[in-house]
Amino acid sequence: MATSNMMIPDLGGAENVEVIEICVAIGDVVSEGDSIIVVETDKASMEIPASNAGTIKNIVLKEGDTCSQGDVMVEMEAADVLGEASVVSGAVLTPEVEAQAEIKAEVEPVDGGMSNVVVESLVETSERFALVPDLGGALDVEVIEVSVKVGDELAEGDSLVVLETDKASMEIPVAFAGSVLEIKVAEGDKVNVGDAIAVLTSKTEALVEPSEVVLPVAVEPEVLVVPVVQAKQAVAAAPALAQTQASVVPDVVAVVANSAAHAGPAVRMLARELGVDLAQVASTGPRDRVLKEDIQAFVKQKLQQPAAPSMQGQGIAQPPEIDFSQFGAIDRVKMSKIKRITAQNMTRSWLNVPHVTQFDHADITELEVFRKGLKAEAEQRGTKVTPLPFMLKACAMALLEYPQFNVSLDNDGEHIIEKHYVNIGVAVDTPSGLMVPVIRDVDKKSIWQLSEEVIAMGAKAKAKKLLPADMQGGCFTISSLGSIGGTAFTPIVNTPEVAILGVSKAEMQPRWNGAEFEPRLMMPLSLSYDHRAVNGADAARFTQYLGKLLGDIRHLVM
Ligand code: CAO
Repeated sequence: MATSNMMIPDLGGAENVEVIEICVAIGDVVSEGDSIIVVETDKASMEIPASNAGTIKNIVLKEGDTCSQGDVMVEMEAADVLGEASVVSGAVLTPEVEAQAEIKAEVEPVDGGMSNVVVESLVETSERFALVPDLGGALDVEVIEVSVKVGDELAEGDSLVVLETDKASMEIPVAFAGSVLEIKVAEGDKVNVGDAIAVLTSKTEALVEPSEVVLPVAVEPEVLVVPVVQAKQAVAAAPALAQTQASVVPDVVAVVANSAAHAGPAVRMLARELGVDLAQVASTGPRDRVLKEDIQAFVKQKLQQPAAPSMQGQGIAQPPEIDFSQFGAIDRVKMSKIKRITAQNMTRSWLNVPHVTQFDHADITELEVFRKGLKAEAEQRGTKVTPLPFMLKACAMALLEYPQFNVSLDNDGEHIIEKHYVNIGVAVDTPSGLMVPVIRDVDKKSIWQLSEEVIAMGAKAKAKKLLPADMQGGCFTISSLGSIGGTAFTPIVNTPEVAILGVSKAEMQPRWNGAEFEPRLMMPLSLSYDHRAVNGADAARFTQYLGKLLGDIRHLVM
């Protein structure tokens, strides 16, 4: 069997990148796609996968080396399945790789030859993989619904599958139009970013956008598959990658958003699996690189610490099992994952957080007059303004005025994390369960912007289209039952936040103005808070302040 060189693929223009990890040893049998080495630029770490299967005969690079496109990584003895190999430019290429190389040679380079590949004159149809997009860091996400079948004609944006994380269900749309050739997942499968969902045949467009992923696949002679290496964009966008739905890099298997910590993908994956924040781990690797051993030591140290106060309160006996069918007909229905996780979160918060709820009222008589006066303009803008955006704005100002509400308690029981941003979650009631999308930088947004975002987030939640990133990073939560009714309730703090505002239905009430009773529109406020972080006097001040802001909304612009 022939021995061949396996070379560094196109790195999106990055050159002289450092080899930070060798993932194989001599004698290893690797499959196509297995990681061979990991390189790291100043922006991202990338696993370089094997372009074909075979046995490693020699490892040319070593950790600490720098390399560029075309450099030899390893020498391989190709596996039988590859068939007849041919040598092109010193590298052994499978037939499909040859096809790709041919196209690459003929395509018109843009932006230094890397950014986009113009293939209009060469390609009419191609087989393309629809991949799992970035899931905001969620791993092993369950496929709860496959929305397509083989033969379906899909338009760009059509839903392929529905995934369910512990936070949300989300429909995964296809990024390009095409007809479904093969479905790669089934209900109940666990998927991760970059996994193939389906293979589609699609008309190749003249310009392949960065988010459109075309993977090398085994090609029939008449089917051309164009490998589009967008690593350059991915590398440049790496910090934003975790937030981006469709950024997937084909040739480079994993691009890991670079945090302040230096670590290779395998280490980052271990950290994610263990829920370890790399920024907190003391690094012992060369040039401050975090090693697996560092994470292990960190976890060991955490386990040896005495249980923090926030983890106490467990061990309460379960209620007894009861056979309810002895009392009448019953159905035993499986809860949705969201409902199950909500139940766990509620229990954890209820057991760990010493809750107190402060009740108050805000006089929104004038606010309502003003809000109703906005109706015509809101219609013109194609939106609707409810009291909620005013509540959001008022809460943002109150969080700035009383920063002790904008904190989280560190699990070590000794520190408080003060937050210098104001993101507020809004509880949304959906058929699949309660979801809390987060509106970011509420303090910096206008009432119009907040109205639009609440409506958009509410609709996204109800359509199961929220991504994990949409529900992360909240500082405080508003749970509004104002459109439904009730006079007050005791919301459960959405940990790790330390306070949540419940809003009930505003109603006309007689209020004594010093001389007589007058009808005022009073909105009930129920502020639940974590009494470890916030004291009762501050909670009373907080709701009073909300009352002041909402009672005369001119204060909102002060
Ligand atoms: N008092 C009186 N009326 C209120 C009100 C209040 N506090 N809050 C809203 N309303 C009115 C609105 O003004 C609107 O009436 P108009 O059309 O006449 O103006 C009507 O109620 C419907 O409002 P809405 O529900 O469409 O919009 P919203 O901005 O108030 O709420 C959202 C949006 C997404 C929060 C809401 O749809 C929702 O899901 N609420 C349920 C939240 C929930 O379940 N919380 C409990 C969590 S704990 O289990």
